[in-house]
Amino acid sequence: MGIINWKELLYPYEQAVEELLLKFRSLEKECRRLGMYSPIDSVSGRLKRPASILDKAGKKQIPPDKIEEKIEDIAGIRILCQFVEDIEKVVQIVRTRADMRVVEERDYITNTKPSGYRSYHMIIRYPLNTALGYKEIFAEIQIRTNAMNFWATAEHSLRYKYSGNIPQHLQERLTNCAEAAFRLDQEMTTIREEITNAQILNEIRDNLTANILDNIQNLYFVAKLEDMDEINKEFVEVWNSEDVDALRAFNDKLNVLAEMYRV
Ligand code: 0O2
Repeated sequence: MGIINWKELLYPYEQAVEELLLKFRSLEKECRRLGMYSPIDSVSGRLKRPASILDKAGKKQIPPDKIEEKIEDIAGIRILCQFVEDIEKVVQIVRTRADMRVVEERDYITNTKPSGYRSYHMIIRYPLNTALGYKEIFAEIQIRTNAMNFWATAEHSLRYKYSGNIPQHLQERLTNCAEAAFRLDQEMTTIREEITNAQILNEIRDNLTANILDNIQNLYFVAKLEDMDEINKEFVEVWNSEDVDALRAFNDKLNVLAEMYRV
């Protein structure tokens, strides 16, 4: 194999992983800030190690000058979802984004791999502005549930340890675990609505509380001490009531008060 300038080869992919992480994490954060349900539960990313790149290039007989063109997962992003139904929503988000172009999709959820592996893969072309100019690179986005990921991570470790030849007794256990993960996803789906509603409510409650605390903090500078005493007492009462409507009404009241002091 010819000489590879690893720094020059990998830097754009490192940049892509960082940018993609930021973009998908921002999306998740934005949903939460807006009190909306986020189909993205968490996001991670990794750069393929040179040894793995060489290994794959060797297996697929890819010459060094074709690595960028033929190996599509040097930059990898993994998006984890709580429920199987969320995966389709994330897939739609990726398909409609203006800052990346989907070139291939592999649905290992409908078509589970013989190993038991389930995940949705999307290969994208991603534009980058690097120090050496504009370029487009491939990146792989893996989308799966937490249960699918739990299994895949465990299986990956075993496959690595046994260099792909997992002993029969372990393989049987793994197959059982894959079925259990599949059933867990199915069971979770049956209470999905209850869980997502509860999470949205918690998010709204947290956002309102943060606004109230900001308001109280600001009022300390301008309001009378007796008024602040009253406000603090009322806050404790409203907080203890765990009533979102009461929290909202109290927050509105503080907004009006803050406005009055501003005037
Ligand atoms: P790593 O360490 O994650 O980078 P190929 O290598 O040809 O089989 P191909 O055609 O590039 O793979 O794409 P494929 O099969 O759609 O996806 C490859 C990646 O999906 C793998 O990357 C794994 O991350 C994951 N994957 C695919 N099949 C399995 C499986 O049976 N078990 C687990 N745990 N993961 C799987 P790499 O390069 O193998 O490894």
